Amino acid sequence: MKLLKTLVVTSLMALTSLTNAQEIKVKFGYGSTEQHPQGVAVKMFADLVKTNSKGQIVVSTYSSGKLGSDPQMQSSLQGGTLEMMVGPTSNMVGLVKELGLFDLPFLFSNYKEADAVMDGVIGKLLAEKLEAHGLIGLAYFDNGFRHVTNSKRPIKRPEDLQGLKIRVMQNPVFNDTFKALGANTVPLAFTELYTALDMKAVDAQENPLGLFESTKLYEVQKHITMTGHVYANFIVMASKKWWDTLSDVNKKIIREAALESAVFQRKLSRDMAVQTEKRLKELGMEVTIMAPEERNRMREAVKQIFSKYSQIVGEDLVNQALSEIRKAD
Ligand code: KDG
Repeated sequence: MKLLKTLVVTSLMALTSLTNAQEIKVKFGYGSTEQHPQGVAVKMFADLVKTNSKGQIVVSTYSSGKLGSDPQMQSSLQGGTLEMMVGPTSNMVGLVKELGLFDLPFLFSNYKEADAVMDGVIGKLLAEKLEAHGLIGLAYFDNGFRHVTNSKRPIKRPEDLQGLKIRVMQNPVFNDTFKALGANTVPLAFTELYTALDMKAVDAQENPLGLFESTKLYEVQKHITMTGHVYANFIVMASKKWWDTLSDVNKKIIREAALESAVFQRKLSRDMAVQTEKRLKELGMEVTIMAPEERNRMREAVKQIFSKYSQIVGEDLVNQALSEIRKAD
């Protein structure tokens, strides 16, 4: 009897340790809040992966830059100390200069055009380029068209940007774009943005409506102009060091869940942007409409930046994107 009991306990212990050994724990970091479409979709991704792996892959999610700023998380992925993240492609141009394609001012006029490039051969090619840098690009999420906000004055014409201290992403295209418009640029991580605006270290910033609302930037900004000067996306990535340890079956589960959550995320993000736009006045913002001819002047003023960075990104790639864009219209 005693022997039987010992045998049962030993086998149970062996079974438990086998189950634990098989469980794959994944830490997944991102910069926005849990309520932002990025956060909602990361949660969906975690649930999908859990269900489809029958509980073997357990994804713990960390919002609001808890695991570091976007560039810091990116380094952690490369080093293999963090398994997954989603963040702006704009932060990756130091690694893959071609990703700067998405940052070219006024390249995209609508979501259809952006989707055509992200979901076509170009999007695939650019995501694959990350692999040489220890990153696996899995899917593109939507951040949205970026608009300028500030605490000083209504921006009705490009000249109104002159002298404004504007926070830009740590990305040379953004820096040069706003310098060309006469603003004083301050490159800063997104995690430092709210405080910088609150402390009046900077007057202005530019971001899509989703981040603007979820990060409560309306508390520290008064004016918004719907400039839509650039389309911004996010890319879901895995650490290659970690990815290479996964079975093909698990890689497939993760890749498919990322793609499925991206479809859901893009729709949610775009629907929510429409809702936020309707709520801007309620949030205390003064909304300024920039006349189409003024927006065209803004576009003209940054044409040289478009040309300069087209050369860096690669003229052929830009022309290929322009042809995809024309087909999408
Ligand atoms: O990923 C969420 C934020 O970290 C991010 O989108 C930042 O767009 C961003 C910015 O302006 O830095």
